Amino acid sequence: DGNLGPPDISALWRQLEALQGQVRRLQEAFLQYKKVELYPNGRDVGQKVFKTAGFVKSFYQAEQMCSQSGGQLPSPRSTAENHALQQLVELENSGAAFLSMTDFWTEGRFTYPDGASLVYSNWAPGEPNDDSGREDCVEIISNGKWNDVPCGAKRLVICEF
Ligand code: 291
Ligand code: CA
Ligand code: CA
Repeated sequence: DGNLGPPDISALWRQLEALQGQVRRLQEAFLQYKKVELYPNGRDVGQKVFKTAGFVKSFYQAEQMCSQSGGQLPSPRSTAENHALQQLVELENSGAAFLSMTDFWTEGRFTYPDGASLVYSNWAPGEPNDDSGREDCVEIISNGKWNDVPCGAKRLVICEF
């Protein structure tokens, strides 16, 4: 068995150099495809990527579309994430996009899909107002502010990956 003799250090060095070259080429190719993928309707913020579908759906349809693609509706947890979403809303001229959060379970208490309370919010003045007692979903409008709206409203689909 060729693996049992004394270690051939120079062979190991050659293998290490070959591996380093492979990793570097992989990194370059990955960065190139990231640029391609994010142009023009994606944004990456930290570990998250947001991408707009470019069309509108109800909350339930939007939620289903994102999860079918292995993503989810956006849960902005910082100014930077909210700003990235705002840019995508501005890009599409469609007025507003759905976020993931709802107050389904307790009126006035908005939560992420896992039920946890919000760590960040950017409500427009006077919102959330549960207008006509039937607004349990959240839209982000082109100024970045949030408003609660009926879940049956049709809004731009953006997914978080
Ligand atoms: C008013 C405000 C909002 C409310 C909205 C809804 C939108 O904003 O009372 O708090 O969420 O009306 O009527 O409902 C739908 N279906 O879009 C008006 C918009 C600037
Ligand atoms: Ca509500
Ligand atoms: Ca509202």
